[in-house]
Amino acid sequence: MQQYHTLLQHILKNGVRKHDRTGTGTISVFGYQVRFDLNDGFPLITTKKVHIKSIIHELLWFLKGDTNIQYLVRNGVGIWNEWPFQFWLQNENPDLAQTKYSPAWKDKLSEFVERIKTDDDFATQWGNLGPVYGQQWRNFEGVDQIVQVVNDIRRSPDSRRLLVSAWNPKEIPVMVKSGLPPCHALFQFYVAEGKLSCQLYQRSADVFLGVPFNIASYALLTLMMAQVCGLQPGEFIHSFGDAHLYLNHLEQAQIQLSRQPRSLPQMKLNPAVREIFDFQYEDFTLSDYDPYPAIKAEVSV
Ligand code: DHF
Ligand code: TMP
Repeated sequence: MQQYHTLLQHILKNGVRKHDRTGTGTISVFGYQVRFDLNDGFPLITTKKVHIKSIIHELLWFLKGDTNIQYLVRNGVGIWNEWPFQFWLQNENPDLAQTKYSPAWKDKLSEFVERIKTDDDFATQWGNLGPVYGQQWRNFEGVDQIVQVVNDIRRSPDSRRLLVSAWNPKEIPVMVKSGLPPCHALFQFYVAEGKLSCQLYQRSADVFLGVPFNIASYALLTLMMAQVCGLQPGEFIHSFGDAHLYLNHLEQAQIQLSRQPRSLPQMKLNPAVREIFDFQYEDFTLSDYDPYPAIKAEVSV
């Protein structure tokens, strides 16, 4: 994972100060690319502990076409809670919504999450992120892009049209209202010499918090797609638009850079699974993951 450290160093050295939507402020570069050969091990960051369970559940949730956080919450995954919570709070208690991360705000967040978990009507009304990833992957104006791309890879592996887009311009305004427009916006598969590779275009990247998740998520998707298409895994190529470090993550990035990357873990998939939608949480086994301790950082909402 030297490549990830090189990206952190590149931003620290060359990043320019930019204001951003969340008000936190960033240092940012535009345009960068990293490549991971999936045969070298599973690209999960070792210089801080990354919660693989959240990554697997989030990916299964996308593949189900689900956009309601209730599935995530019921599986103990909290990474999408803040966005529907802020949306609800702006209706419920706009003053409290202004006090992000205060103790009262955090208490209210716990209450909100508990209600999402246990109250189906409440979850239906307030747990939805809008027509985000799951919706666009499985039903982009009526097109199931995942079914289509699996069929295309199987039938025409040489095709140069193996793309999935989460970026649906018509629905961006709705996503802005209820959550976030897709950060990992577009991906393409490529088959050569019996190996499946994937390239992602990420328009906006929170390099300290989001990117370790995004790398592992697309690496995992590539392994799953390769298996159900009868191919070997090739490379995951990660192309970035605005790659940034939030100003409240700079110390954390320095701590991480002081650590020496360790050897990569292995990810095993249950070989009996032959269809992309049949994967379940129990079908994934991560081994030999020996990370340094987690590093806490605040997510900018
Ligand atoms: N907004 C911003 N500003 N940055 C993001 O990375 C981001 N990611 C989103 C939604 N909005 C975002 C979805 N993915 C965390 C990781 C990924 C993620 C959202 C949040 C996160 O907070 N990670 C912590 C805790 C992990 C856990 O609880 O499982 C971490 O230390 O990695
Ligand atoms: P933006 O919509 O203003 O670009 O804000 C989105 C922020 O979330 C930005 O910091 C990038 C970050 N992000 C990731 O890095 N990875 C993700 O998977 C998601 C959903 C968001």
